[in-house]
Amino acid sequence: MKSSAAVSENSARRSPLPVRIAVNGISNTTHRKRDAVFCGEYFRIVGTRGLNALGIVVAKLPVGTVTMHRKLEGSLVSLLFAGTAFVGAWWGAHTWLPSLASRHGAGIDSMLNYLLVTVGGLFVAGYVALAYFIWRGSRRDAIGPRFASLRTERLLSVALGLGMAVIAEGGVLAIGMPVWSEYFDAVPPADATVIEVTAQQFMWNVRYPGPDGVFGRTDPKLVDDNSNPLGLDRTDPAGKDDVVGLNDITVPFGRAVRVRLHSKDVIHSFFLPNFRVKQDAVPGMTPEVIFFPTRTGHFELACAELCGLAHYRMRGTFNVVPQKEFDEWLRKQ
Ligand SMILES: [Cu+2]
Repeated sequence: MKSSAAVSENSARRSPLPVRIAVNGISNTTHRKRDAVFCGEYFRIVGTRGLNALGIVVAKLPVGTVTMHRKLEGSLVSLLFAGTAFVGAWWGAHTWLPSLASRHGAGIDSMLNYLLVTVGGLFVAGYVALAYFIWRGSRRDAIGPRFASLRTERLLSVALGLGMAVIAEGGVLAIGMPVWSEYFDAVPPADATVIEVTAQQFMWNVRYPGPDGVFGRTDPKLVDDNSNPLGLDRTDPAGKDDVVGLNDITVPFGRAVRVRLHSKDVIHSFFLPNFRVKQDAVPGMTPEVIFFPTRTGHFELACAELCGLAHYRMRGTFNVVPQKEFDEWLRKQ
């Protein structure tokens, strides 16, 4: 005895009239109707006006274009996502990081690039999997059985979670720890250029110890915002040759830089994007940053902590110049 599906198929072969083949118990016409409604609704839900109009056009395509509906729908959505990804990647690659000017910064860049590639790859893989399951699920008319057993689902969840953690965090630790120790645990070289930077709303006070290499005494009681913003004690012999400036830091090329940070009021953040240096300046503390410039030039100094209404004004210049030029500059101060 022939099955009903076989009978239906045989009669379809004989018939010169429009073919009605049952797939999974649903006729071709039902598929078409459902797809047209789905396609139109989809664009109406997610779409802008343009996509909405497109959805209506797609939904109204003549009967007999079920495959076309599906292909068009898939292509348009894929195009939208792929276009966004490509434009984003192109734009990101061109504006990703400011040009590098410090030794330890190369390690930080490697870590960021590693994270971008691996986590970006995982992100794309996750969305490809999601798209596949949406595509597969959207072709069904009823909720089917599980794709995998509960045990497999649990195992997969744990394995994928652990895998992602190891790839992302493990890589960061492997690449980042040596950079961390180079940046934070570095023993300052004896010939490092020592500078004291005192942040305040809304400027950077810069002080050099002068030829004697010793910073003079300061006293909060002597602070006067106009005449003595750092509270320098003029009676201290060590302070007589101290050089003070504002928003402009100059250092000689070929030597490490050692910046001692202070803040007079709120938390500021000493930020040299080209040097991959960022350190909070906290009232009552004296954090230090040590780094080694790898090229000469004039670079941006910014405050990376929203410290008040005129926060944007805390923009300075960090100049790396040849030793000879630096000596001359210091003599003129
Ligand atoms: Cu600030």
